[in-house]
Amino acid sequence: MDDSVLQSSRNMESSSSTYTDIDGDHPKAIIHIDIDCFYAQVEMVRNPELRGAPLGIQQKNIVVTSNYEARSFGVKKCMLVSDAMKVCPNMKLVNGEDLHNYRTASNKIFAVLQCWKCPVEKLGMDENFIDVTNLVQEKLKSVNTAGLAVSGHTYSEPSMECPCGCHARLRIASQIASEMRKKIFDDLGYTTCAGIAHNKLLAKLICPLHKPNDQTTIYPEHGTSFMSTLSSVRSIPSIGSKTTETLISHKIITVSDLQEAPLEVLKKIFSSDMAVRLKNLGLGEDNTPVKQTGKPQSIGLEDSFKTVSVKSEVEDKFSALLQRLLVLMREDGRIPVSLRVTLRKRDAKRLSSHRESRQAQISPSIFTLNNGLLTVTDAGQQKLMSIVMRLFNKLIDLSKPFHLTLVGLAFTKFQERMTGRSSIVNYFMNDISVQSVLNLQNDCDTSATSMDYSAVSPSSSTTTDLSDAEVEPSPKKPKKVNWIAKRRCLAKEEVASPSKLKVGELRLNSKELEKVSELRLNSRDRSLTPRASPAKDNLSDASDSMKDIEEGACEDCPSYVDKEVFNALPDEMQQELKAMWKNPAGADKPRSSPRKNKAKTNTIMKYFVPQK
Ligand code: TTP
Ligand code: MG
Repeated sequence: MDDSVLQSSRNMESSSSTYTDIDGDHPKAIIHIDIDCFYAQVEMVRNPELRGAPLGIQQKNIVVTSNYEARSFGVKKCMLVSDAMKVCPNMKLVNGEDLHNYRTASNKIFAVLQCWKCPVEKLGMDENFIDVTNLVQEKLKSVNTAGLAVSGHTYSEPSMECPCGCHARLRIASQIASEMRKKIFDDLGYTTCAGIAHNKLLAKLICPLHKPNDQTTIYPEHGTSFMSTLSSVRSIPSIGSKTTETLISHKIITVSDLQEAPLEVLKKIFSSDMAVRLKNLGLGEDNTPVKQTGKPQSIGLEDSFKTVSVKSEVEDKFSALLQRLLVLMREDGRIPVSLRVTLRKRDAKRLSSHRESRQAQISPSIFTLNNGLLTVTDAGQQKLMSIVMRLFNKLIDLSKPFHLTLVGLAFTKFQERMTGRSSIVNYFMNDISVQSVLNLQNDCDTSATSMDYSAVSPSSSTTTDLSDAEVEPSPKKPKKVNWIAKRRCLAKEEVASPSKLKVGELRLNSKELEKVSELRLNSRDRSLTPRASPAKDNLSDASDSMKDIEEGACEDCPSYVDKEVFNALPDEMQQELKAMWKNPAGADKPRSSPRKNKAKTNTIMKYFVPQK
């Protein structure tokens, strides 16, 4: 870091753009994309009639953003509605307090950006960083950079090529940025701005230079001079209000002031690391990586209040939170397997508050797939509420008065659900029991067992709550995994021809699909969720959702048949199997003599084989 400070300081000392200005290595190519007037565009995409006239997005009494038509009248972000209406009386207002559509749009934009297979880091709802360094390197192999121009604007034209080759790389990156912006527009209808630079700091800060619907590239040697145009140190993204205050108190107000402040002076004010970081930022230097954004480790909501001390009130609060949480869950798309309840208790004697949490495993069978969307029936919601209140009862001694100032609900662990609704494979992916049927063509590889586990292992939870022992009864131990692993081996060795079982042959009608999706959820519950702690085995209160799975169990099934799998099969397959089991010849030897059986050779029957 010190090196880059020295490097940048050296750059500053040169007054003209000479060869020495641009020595150094600038290997990265970073794109920053910001959606134009984001909330307003979301509303205009949803309702095209809003286009072409001034539009403001209202939250409470504030216009949080407006379209560019309104801006041309002088409407600014975060203006009071009354003031905005004075400067633009014809502006239409749309209430933007429900963030659902904005979140959905944000996720869609993020998904589009993932298409380039580069790290994408989401910053807020409408900004993303994309590290295209590797992609640029790939393109360099096939692109003739000699005549390649920058796409969009350039902050300042370079007087010569940087020896490290970054100019050519950034030109390629600018072309990629153009493609990305075009795809966002073509697929989703949003215009965007982009900044292209060799680091995140410059990419972000240069991005709004040409707004809206345009892009700007800045070369490394212009970073320092560009930074000096920023009037306040607060304009630098990682400098917050406290640091700004401290800097101002030392007469460091503009970014130029920061650039000129000797590092030794900064080190007297801040820690050594912080001083170096500030100095570098002021000079336009930033080596922070683009971190791929993943799904959050938990999805939660909290409601705080002055006091709640009646159980029925707590129940109402939780019920309202649950409704909102289920909306977030649906947007997220993952199937929760753990639910955490948090309370903040007020201790009147000590005049203090503290938080307590407990969490419980929940059965994925509570959730159902409806047109590809995760939903919970009324009965499922009741189950969730009963889990919530059971956890609440464990946290609160109801024989004594209590005083709560906050309640919280969160889903803390998830199973990953594959996307792509149209594919039948989607219904089978992540489901070891069904996936095994699909994988019969594959090599007999028991390593698939561990792979399948990792696909569903709980995402690392941030909870430090040690009350995990208070959980719903654990799903069954994953014995089916062995069953499946064996099945794969058996299938390879003994099923007549692997080609007999193609994905196409598993195409089911919609009713059957429903069943299969149930199977997918149920069997995950049973066979895929690893046991988190031995304590869970000792729990005796059977969960409702476990009972669901047992309901309708096949009474006539031979002992080697997994009843969950059987029950989730379409009726006709169940009938076919039952008929076969009634015929001892067929029942005893489904594998050895499948052709003797009247049923078709490619039916599901052959996979109901005794466990060895
Ligand atoms: P911005 O990117 O700051 O603004 P914008 O996208 O509306 O406009 P621009 O064309 O200048 O990029 O913020 C993104 C969204 O965040 C914005 O549409 C509304 C919301 N927002 C708030 O809710 N509160 C705020 O204070 C600001 C600034 C924005
Ligand atoms: Mg924006």
